Amino acid sequence: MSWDGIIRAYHEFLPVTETMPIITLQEGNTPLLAIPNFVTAIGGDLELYVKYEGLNPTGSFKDRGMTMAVSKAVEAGSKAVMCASTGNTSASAAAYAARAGLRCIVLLPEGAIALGKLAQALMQGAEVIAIRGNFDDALRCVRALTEQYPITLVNSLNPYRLEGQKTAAFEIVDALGDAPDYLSIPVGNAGNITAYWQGFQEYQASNLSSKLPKLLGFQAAGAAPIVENRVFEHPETIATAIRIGNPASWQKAVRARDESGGLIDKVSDQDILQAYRLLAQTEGIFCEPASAASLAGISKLIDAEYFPPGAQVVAVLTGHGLKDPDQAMAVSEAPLVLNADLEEIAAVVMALR
Ligand code: AN7
Repeated sequence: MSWDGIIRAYHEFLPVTETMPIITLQEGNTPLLAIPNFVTAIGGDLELYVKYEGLNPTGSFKDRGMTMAVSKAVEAGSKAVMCASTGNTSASAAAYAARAGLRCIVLLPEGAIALGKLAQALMQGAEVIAIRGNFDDALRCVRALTEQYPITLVNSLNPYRLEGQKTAAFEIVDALGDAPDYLSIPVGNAGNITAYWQGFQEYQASNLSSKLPKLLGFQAAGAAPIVENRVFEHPETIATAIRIGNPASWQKAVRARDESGGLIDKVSDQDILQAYRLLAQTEGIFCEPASAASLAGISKLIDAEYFPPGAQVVAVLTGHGLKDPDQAMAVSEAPLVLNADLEEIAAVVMALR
């Protein structure tokens, strides 16, 4: 069957109109992969899958929301879109705006964006402005500017973003035949956990699933406003995607957590990096650090004997590992440098194992 993006695939669940152009890069339809080696390595008794959202066109889940938001912006006659971003939103907005022929202006926290994401925004023709401040400062500016000028806001405060992102929940149910017992997901600005909850609820209301998952959200310990119920003025974490101190969808995420009977907890940078490396080394799946928060959280809950034996769990891998090559290099050993000499290479290779 041919795939032409989430809007065409799930149009009956989306606010699609006759007049709306469909701006798509064929996002969605991402793999749901079982990761038994990882489960063995962390010592759990789970049926664990990852939803590999890094395989979207710009390498993150943001594309699901951006196809809807940019299609709606064009329908409304907008000529420009704008967002604040920890990186992935800007990469996605730039791509879809380029395809639609719109201006794209992005405000990024200076010096806190992973290299791959900045490269994408620049290459795809966004007007990139680095702000002396963090993501929360940038979002405050973008909210005010898009109220004052005829520019469409494409952060997840734009409701079409969440509409598009909820389709990931549909795909999980389509793949498993029902909702999983648990869904684990990193939380930054808290839009995605809100979107998943919306998606699971809508599918159940349409009798396409029999149950709802418990939502397990994970923030980085240095940027854990929802967990600690306080704004973080100076959020800090190596997982720059979720370096957010005052999430826009805070209350919606709390509601999703409570309605589902799940939890939102925090994980240390060290535990995030451990899960990040372990996943790549045991399964050959390379995600960005923020995405590994979902797996670090599962590991923490296994240690706390939270899960019933054999529970079915899906962890969302929100972004691709290639987004942040600097972090990958930082946790890896530099390659050996040898002469092109058979004896020298053989001596080293045979000594390794
Ligand atoms: C890989 O790009 O906020 O809780 O500006 O890039 O919906 O914010 C990114 C967020 C998780 C958190 N994983 O999702 C942005 C931005 C990755 C991300 C999140 C982000 P939300």
